[in-house]
Amino acid sequence: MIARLSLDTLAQVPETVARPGYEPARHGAGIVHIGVGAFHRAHQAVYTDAALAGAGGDWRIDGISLRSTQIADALNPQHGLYSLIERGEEGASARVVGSLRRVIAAARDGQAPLAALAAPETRIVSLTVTEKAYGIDRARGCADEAHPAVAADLAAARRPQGVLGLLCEGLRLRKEQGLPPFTILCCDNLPDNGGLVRTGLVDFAARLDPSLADWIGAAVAFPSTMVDRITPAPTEETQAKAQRLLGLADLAAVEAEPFTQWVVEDHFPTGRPAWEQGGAIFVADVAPYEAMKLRMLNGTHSMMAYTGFLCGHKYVRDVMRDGALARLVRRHLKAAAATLGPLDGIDTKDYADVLARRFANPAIAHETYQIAMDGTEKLPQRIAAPALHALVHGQKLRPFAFAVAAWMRYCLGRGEDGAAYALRDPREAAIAAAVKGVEGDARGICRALSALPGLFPARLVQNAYWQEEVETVLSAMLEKGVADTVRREAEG
Ligand code: CS2
Repeated sequence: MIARLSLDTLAQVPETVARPGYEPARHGAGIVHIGVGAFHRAHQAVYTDAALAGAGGDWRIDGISLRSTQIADALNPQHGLYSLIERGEEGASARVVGSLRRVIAAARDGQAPLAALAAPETRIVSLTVTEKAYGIDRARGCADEAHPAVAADLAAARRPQGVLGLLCEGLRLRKEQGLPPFTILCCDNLPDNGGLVRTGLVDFAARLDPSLADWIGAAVAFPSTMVDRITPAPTEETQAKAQRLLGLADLAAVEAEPFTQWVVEDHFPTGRPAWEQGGAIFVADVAPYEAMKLRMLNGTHSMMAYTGFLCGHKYVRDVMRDGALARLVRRHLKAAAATLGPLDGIDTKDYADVLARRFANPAIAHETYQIAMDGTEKLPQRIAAPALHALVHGQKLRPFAFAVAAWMRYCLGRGEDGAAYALRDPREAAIAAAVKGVEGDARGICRALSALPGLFPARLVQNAYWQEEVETVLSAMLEKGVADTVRREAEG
């Protein structure tokens, strides 16, 4: 049997694979990270690896996996080590990352998550849990008591299972012990992600203990961040590739594109690793970077995901090889760029060119179906916000209406061949109920889905021109098919 990657076998890794530039076991942990998925392992953990190598410090990461136990079982026997395979047009390279110390599986490790959050050495709690896991009602700006984890944690605050519950109880324990709070660093693709988590957490805490809420509001820092690196979900092929490169088995390997970016608001009263060693950029205000990335990269991604999936393209790179869709990608990037204010040192035309190249990367197998997931969580900041801006400023609305129509077509849950697929959206049941009985009727679908609470701004859906644009595209998709509609749209 082939040996596993671990501190005991690290010396066997061939010279062609970079190893941590420090001795992992000599560094203590300073970060608890919630959500140890592929993106964290390809992004923040890599910046921390560079910080440890370049500037040292006790900044290793204790991960908490909220639902899965699999990642703990993969990483713990490997002493937290895993490999990152960077795949660009010129080939692949691998490095072993040493910044993760261990992974706690919340589902079976009892009090261990809270013990980690309340440990004196924990100075930062970072998160990549996806948009839907927070349980924050973004339209109302408060904790969403209808969210299952929020409801459960409000009822049993000392045994939390969800994000807000864990953060709140972890902070309560620290306050009780007279420890300083940790800094909370949200690394999910949400606008004003630090401010959003602050709003949700303070509201959540206020429902349990107003004085705790006051302390959190006054003492905890919530720097915002813009995170970027295209990281497909790892597959068996990823592990096979890692094994070929390492000569060792690695059950936690990830692959990602070479491009990586991290823009962080520099507000860390409890200290931070020297992430600039890995290329992180520290700024006073992340908002314009976040808007650029969410509207240009993620917005275009979502448009490509719905249209591409319905046209039978499995991967984003295949979408870029479809001439008509590639033109619509360019059109969307341009329309999204027009909704942004100027940003020092950044030319959105260059940024769009880089994005088109990244999407086309032939070595990255990023599934359109993966990006299509959780549409109701993604559309507001990716499509609806720039659409509203375009409406108010008299700019092009059609590209955004086109993307929304494609999402609506996707919401029917059946491909053009009639095959059913799961939407994989937290509001899947509400979507199915909304479109029931109006499946063939573009106007009916458009009205019903536009009325889902909190999804589209009222000013947008009440605008007759916007409604007409969405309905026109959707009815073409229903009558002539998605591929044909895409072709005509690209010619128009
Ligand atoms: C993608 C993102 O799955 C998605 O919704 O748009 O995960 C995207 O790949 C990353 O934000 C890139 O940084």
